[in-house]
Amino acid sequence: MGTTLITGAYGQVGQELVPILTRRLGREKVVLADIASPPERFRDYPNHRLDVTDRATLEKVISEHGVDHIFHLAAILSASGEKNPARAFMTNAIGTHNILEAARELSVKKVMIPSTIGVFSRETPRRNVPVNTIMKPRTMYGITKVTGEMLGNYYFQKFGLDVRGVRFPGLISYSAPPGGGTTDYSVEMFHYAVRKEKYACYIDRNTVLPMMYMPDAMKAMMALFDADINRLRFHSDYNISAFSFSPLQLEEVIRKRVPGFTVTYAPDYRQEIASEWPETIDSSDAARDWGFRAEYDLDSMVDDMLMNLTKKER
Ligand code: AKB
Repeated sequence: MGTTLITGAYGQVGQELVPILTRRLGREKVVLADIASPPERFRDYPNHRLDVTDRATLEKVISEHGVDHIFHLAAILSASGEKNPARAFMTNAIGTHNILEAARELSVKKVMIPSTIGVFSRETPRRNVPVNTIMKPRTMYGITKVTGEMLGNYYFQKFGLDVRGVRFPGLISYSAPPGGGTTDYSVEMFHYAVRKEKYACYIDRNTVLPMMYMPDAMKAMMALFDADINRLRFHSDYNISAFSFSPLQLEEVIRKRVPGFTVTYAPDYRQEIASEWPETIDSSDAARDWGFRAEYDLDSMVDDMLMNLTKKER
């Protein structure tokens, strides 16, 4: 695996991916790019302030470092996207097109572009959604992520560019906070629980969504990266999921470990987004083609989150 560029490197997923790639490659071969400035622990990496809508700077960064692979993580998530749809379109759709064009022109070997359950909509079956299904998203996030998937598949078919991606469910992690997503409530709930505070949830207590613990998400992304291309029947749009729960189910599992923890419910505009998404998705194609398997279930994820967040709070 050669020099690798991560866009959106300081986001929730990026901050988890940097150490994984560093262990494989050494830090001089992990090039970080983000619109924000680097957190202290990433200052020694080759790093660039980069807005992915700026194709000239993007190409300069790729050429300067002789980038072989790109993990394109820069994106505006669902809730933020509804606050500023024009910005979401530019970052997610134009930014992704810029990445693919730059990769094609500069002979990048492989591009990873995560997608999301945000591509689905109320027309999609509610349960056990297959990879190929009805997608008519109504959020700018969903619209641009479907676009990203289709562009990825197009660049593979038309230009032979190796583009791969998983549809992430809501991701739960303790090291970096999520930002601007609809599923962020699931992470926030833990922070309130360890501080022994009451949490006000903006999603209805009974809305079930597919979720995954970050270590499984990282393992999945790297397994797809490493997979033999000849075994891939899909490219930019593999479903993966570990478990599904509603806010109330999560509250109850946390309360078993944090007695007295309480949550109030006052759904806001994000409920409309969540209501479009299915309850469960079918990951069997990912399991068959590249061995996807999630290790954490709801209980083991909650135990690990509480243990690590409690340590951090001390
Ligand atoms: C969001 O809520 O926008 C993201 C996602 C499911 O893609 N976490």
